[in-house]
Amino acid sequence: MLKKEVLNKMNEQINLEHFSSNLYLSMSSWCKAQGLNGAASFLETHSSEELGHMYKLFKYINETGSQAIVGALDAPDYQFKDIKDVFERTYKHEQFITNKINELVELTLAQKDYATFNFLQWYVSEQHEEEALFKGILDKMSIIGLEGRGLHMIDKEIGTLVRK
Ligand code: OFO
Repeated sequence: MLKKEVLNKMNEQINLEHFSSNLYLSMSSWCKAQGLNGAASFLETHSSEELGHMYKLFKYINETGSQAIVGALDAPDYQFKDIKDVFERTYKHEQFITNKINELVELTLAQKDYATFNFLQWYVSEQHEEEALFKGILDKMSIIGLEGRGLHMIDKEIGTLVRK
């Protein structure tokens, strides 16, 4: 059984992962509508990964004998300036999620909940990977540029980053 404070924050994290999934799905749809098929497919796959992050929390909470809760979600944005705007926002969003995970980790330590602390280490590594992934995409955009064939090259490149 999780302590109340830890449980509440873990349930909040379920919501955040669910929102991340919806945000990336919405971004994927915008990219598809612009003919950016590489980015659309990358973001669609990433959206399902976020659902995986949500289910992992869900399962863990229920395994402890506590109750995981499916809460209400805000609708994600669906209009973006350009592909750079999309990926700047993904990067910013992942940094926000990293902060949330760090807060959770700190709470489990303060509450001496070492099992949950240990469980959360997977998220700590995952956040490191994701920030690097999105930062890498932004760096490529700066190097290649989005003018002329640049946009096509970037889109193709992002399409190759789909994690299997
Ligand atoms: Fe993008 O890692 Fe979960 O939220």
